[in-house]
Amino acid sequence: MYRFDLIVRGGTIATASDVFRADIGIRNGRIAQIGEALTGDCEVIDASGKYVLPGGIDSHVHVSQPSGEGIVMADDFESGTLSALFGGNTTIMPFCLQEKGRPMREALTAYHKLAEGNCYTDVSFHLIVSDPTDSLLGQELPALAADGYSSFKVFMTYEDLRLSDAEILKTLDVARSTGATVMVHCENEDAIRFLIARHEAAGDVAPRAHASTRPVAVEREATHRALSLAEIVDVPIVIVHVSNGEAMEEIARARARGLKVVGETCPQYLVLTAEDLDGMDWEGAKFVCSPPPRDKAAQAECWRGIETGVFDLFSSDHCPFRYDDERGKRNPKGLASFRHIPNGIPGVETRLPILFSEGVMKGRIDLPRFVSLAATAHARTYGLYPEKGTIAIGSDADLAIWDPTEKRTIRHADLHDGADYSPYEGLEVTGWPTTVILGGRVMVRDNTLVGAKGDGTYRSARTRGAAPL
Ligand code: DUC
Ligand code: ZN
Ligand code: ZN
Repeated sequence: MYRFDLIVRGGTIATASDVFRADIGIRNGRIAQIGEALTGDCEVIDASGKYVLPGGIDSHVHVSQPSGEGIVMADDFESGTLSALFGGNTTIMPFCLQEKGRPMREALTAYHKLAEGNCYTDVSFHLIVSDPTDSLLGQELPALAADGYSSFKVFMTYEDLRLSDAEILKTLDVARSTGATVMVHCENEDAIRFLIARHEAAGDVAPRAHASTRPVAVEREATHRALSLAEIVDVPIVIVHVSNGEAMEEIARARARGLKVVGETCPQYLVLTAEDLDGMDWEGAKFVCSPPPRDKAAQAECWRGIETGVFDLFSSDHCPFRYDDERGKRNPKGLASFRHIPNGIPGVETRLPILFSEGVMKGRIDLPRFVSLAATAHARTYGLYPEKGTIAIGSDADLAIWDPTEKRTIRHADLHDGADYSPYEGLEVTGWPTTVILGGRVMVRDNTLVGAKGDGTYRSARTRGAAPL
């Protein structure tokens, strides 16, 4: 008889292409067999009536990222991965930020130290390029890409982070020659600064002005420019956190011209609007993120992009700051002007329940599409496939067992992140990942933590030869 360490029995399995009933036999952390009536002298999890899906991969998460003077991110690797785990994820991909004037390796060594022994999910890093010197572009990044650090994020906004077009072109060129992938935050910094000055001069400094100073045109123009730069270099590109239909049209047009583009959107663009930034007593700060949530029409456009394939990736862009905290959203400068409210909202635990409930349960997408948006496309895009992101013999036994009947009202009190609020407070969802398995180890059983800190490890990406999906 075949020996297993664990059997998941009787569930409905879904991958990005198929839905079928089968048992899964797990051995040495990997999927060893998929079949009918598997037996063994080992633990058996009864998954009847449940969906057995690949563990979620959230390829856009921020934890322990330096966030400016006096500001502290609410999650470190421990709380961030714990929260991710309870939201049905088995891998997250946070960002290692290069400090200006310093080598990337230095930041990477420090970031690895923060992660080591502290993770409840597996992790793999992206690199934020803030200072593209000749030595970074000529030596460090190619060496890092060869070592499996093969996704670079660049910003077109933020005074301290933005790269010029020339710098973006050079970074894209490194990606082209190494097979790495560039993720771009598309917003036009000069236009934002112009609008901020106008709003501040008029005394309009409340959180809602954050959305007014980052209108759709700011994102659309930068998206068009990033795509054009990638076209000129002739390299695939990832456009992250797309918030509206006009930016989506830019992606569709670039694809029609032959450019390989991976598009990403996030929960905030499906269920929040700019009106949420209007909250009384500075409560709007809880929703300050960039690009900002738009309006109901933009939500519908983003759903259309999810349904039709404009978007490949659905990520949380979890970037948590505490609200009632002088090192968070209500920092002294942030109370004087929206300009100093830290950008970002928590959401790593609620990403998949929102997509499942609003997408699958409401009939907008089917289960294979959910699996692709939740896990498979992330693994493919960032070099983790097929070890991760699917249910197949030989793949890591990273599984989320979903109870499609479980109804919950999202309350921050029930979540596991380090923030003190959820932007989705009060949202009712149907379906929740009640058991989560990482590398064959049961981490969450029937909503209860049974795994340990340190069970998650660092996973290196493969360099992808410049081919996204
Ligand atoms: N961009 C992100 O991707 N995350 C948070 C802040 C930002 O601007
Ligand atoms: Zn960004
Ligand atoms: Zn982000």
